[in-house]
Amino acid sequence: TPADIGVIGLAVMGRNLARNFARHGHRVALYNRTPARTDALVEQFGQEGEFVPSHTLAGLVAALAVPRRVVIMVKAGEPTDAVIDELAPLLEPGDIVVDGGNAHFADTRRREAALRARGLHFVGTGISGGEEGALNGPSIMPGGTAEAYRSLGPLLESIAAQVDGRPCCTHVGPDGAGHFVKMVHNGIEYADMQLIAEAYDLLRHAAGRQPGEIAGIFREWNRGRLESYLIEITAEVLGHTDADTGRPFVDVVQDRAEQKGTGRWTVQIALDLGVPVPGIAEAVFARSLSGGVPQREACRDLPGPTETWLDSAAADRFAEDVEHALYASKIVAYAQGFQQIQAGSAEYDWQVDPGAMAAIWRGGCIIRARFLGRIEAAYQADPQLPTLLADEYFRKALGEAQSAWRRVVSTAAQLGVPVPGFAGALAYYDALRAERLPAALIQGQRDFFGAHTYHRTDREGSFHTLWAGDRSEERR
Ligand code: NBP
Repeated sequence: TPADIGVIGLAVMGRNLARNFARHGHRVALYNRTPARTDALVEQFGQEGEFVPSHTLAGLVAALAVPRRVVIMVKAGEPTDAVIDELAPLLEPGDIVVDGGNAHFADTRRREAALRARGLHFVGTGISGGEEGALNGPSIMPGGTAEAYRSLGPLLESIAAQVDGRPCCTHVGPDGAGHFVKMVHNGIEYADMQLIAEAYDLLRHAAGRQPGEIAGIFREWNRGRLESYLIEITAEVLGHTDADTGRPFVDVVQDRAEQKGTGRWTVQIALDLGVPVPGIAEAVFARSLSGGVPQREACRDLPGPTETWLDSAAADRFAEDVEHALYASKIVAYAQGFQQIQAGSAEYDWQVDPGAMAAIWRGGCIIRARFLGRIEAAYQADPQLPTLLADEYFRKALGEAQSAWRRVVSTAAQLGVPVPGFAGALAYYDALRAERLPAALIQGQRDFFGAHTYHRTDREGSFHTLWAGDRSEERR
């Protein structure tokens, strides 16, 4: 019998995806550049399902049912192109090539166009959930033609995480849409992690709580509206004790956050699209700042506030305030990410349904959370929603949180605890609700030094004031 699907690249991710397909009753053809990996998979996990190993790409192609469905799961970048170049000539029109790696959506657009010209379908697919998700049910974000999805979708949906009986996989849109949405998912993940880290920092350095106690607070929060994978693992990490030293694990880890680049991509693309995603940008910059060792060394003895702790009664109330501030800031960060998805969709004419993205992120992926059901509902109620902040539920949550949120941000400033995420989110909230922004003044400055012109509130057209002359106004 021919195989239902092929997997190329059998490192951790590919191996686990292949096993996931097999465990769901699909016959899986296998190929890896280094044959030992292929053999090891069959040897160790062969009993989990039906595998058809091959030591050549041609062998893998020959093993597949037509139209062929092949998932490439190799290192993103040049290796992906190398595999496509070798694979494409072996395929026939109508065959479907899936790239499940962390590709940049612009690369996916390029590859899709090249394969489309050869009559092949190219499905750039975001896959989130890491190693564990790949094996037990990831969140899957496939981009490509509707025709390809008709053939491929049922296989992907069968191996995806399931929430309330619905698979965490849906057709995102054409060409680069899937990888774009995966990129924004990662950007949101950065922002969410930064906000959680700030909440910890406040509980530790303003409220004076110890890591073990803070783990308890996060566990408590995880029973409420903040329930999410990231909050859950935060409690685990904070509750962990280093075996060597007996100290809290979080105190023996170097405080320099690293990154692989998908958060940075999100911000770079947001800049290109002109979408404000300060929450994601702050999170990326906060990681870079933490790694700025010479700058941090040089600034260690700069003066700070004289007051450094809350008294114990205030500290108890403060923990509740931090929960509000975290929830509100999280709404803002997700609102920014979803606006970026809408902007990308409009720019590339992808017709992405933002509510459906929230739905497929409810399980399998790193940002999975109860909260995403609210986002899905918001877009169901109004598919044209300009921002999540305007949704009835979120508007109410922000309204209820705002006094606590302001107390947290001002306390942080007074006690010298850096909260770029919380403070930036509050500024974003206040900017969007402002009746008038000082952007009017900036327009005046631009017109003054560069004759860039401005629009008036009371008349149509572009205007310029003769700043160096008699300051009369001309229409431009
Ligand atoms: P790696 O990213 O470590 O890549 C290793 C695989 O790429 C091996 O199978 C290797 O073959 C193959 N490969 C390379 Br490198 N160069 C090749 C070439 N020129 N031709 C053919 N094969 C080549 O594997 P991974 O960690 O399993 O990740 C796979 C993809 O999934 C990546 O794009 C990664 O970014 C993404 N990923 C996603 C998540 C997530 O949570 N979504 C997590 C981790 C990774 P060899 O065995 O012969 O060296």
